[in-house]
Amino acid sequence: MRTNVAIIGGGPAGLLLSQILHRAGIDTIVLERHSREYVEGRIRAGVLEDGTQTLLRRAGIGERMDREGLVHEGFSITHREKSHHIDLTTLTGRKVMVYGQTEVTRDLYAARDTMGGIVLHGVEQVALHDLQSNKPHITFGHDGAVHRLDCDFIAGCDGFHGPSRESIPKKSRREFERVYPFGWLGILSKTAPVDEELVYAAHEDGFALCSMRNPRLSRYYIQCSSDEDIANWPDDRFWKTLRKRLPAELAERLETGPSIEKSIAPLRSYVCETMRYGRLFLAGDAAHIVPPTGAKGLNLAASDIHYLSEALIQWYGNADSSGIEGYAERALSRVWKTERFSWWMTSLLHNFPDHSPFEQRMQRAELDYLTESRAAMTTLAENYVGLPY
Ligand code: RFL
Ligand code: PHB
Repeated sequence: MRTNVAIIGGGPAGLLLSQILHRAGIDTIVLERHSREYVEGRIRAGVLEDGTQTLLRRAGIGERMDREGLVHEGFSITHREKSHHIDLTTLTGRKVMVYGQTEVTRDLYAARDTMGGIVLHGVEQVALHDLQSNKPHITFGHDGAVHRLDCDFIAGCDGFHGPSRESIPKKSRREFERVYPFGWLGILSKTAPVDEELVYAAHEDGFALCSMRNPRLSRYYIQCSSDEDIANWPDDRFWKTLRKRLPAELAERLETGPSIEKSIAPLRSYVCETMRYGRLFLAGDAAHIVPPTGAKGLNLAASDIHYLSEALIQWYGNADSSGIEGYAERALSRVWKTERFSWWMTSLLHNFPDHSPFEQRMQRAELDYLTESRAAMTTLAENYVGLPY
């Protein structure tokens, strides 16, 4: 097999790259380990920055998002029985969209189908070869046979546990990591969201987040310990814990019901420098992880794809290699700023079991300052709606 750009991973990063390149006349083949049903069913992100929305529209997949997505002009932070509104639109002139990653992924697969894009599911033992040459290739197992895919470039969009990053020799990459001493336990339920907007709740027992997918589908998270066993969390216990972390006025309004999905995610900040090794480019979770507090993971995957697709279109269109050579630096500059924001928002809102009384007071003072200062709220808002590309 041969293609222009071989893409490893059929998550949002890989599919979006394939879609944008295909529209520019550049051939791709996507190799995905899991089945399409599995990838489409994974419940993950929910908030799209306006830059991500624009990118999806330009890639020709914005139509259902614009019809069904919920435009949000603000969100609340609650803290010691008080609720503080962060008015994104007044502070920044911009808005975010609540539209699930599952929906983005479905729209991308539908668009790939319409355009006849090639996505191979159920691939195994993906291995990358000759990355420093002009003719890299990939070997993989599919349908009981071993295949070889020759290409000009490889895009490693295979998430945090994929083989792409590991194919960069250890001496050519540097890794930066913080693992937080807690995780998020999340549920999805067919209940009305407790509020019209998202609520980020800082509470001495731990953080909680009230989010949604549509007017009859709610998504809630609570901070839990990192080694929590999901079997210990029947729905009743989840709802009771969530209610306790919300101000009384909100807790009273909380509609509860059976969970239709329940999962635990560990919280981690991680960056791999570099994001390019010869003809291999890393994008999305393959190169970096943010804790979900700032709602940035999917958005960062989208901005990487913006830079990478521009670079490849430049190369194929004008034989101009400057975009390719500058990709890692451009992408990483935005990645680090977004890492900072996600780390800061996580530090602001969670209960850190190892914090001293002094650090607890610093956290409280920062929350008080944030909710009293328009300058501080503007800083939060401009990061939340997304830094410019
Ligand atoms: P993905 O989605 O992990 O896709 C990678 C794909 O690569 C495949 N793969 C392989 N394929 C072939 N061979 C192999 N050996 C392979 N190994 C792996 C995988 O099967 C998969 O299909 O990475 P991508 O595309 O970079 O997208 C990143 C986003 O999925 C991720 O950053 C977000 O979901 C993070 N995230 C959030 N991001 C936001 O922007 N806003 C949010 O509100 C938000 N909330 C969240 C989140 C992530 C969460 N979890 C579960 C980690 C909430 C949660 C709870
Ligand atoms: C979600 O709806 O899944 C969600 C929303 C906001 C976040 C994280 C996750 O910060």
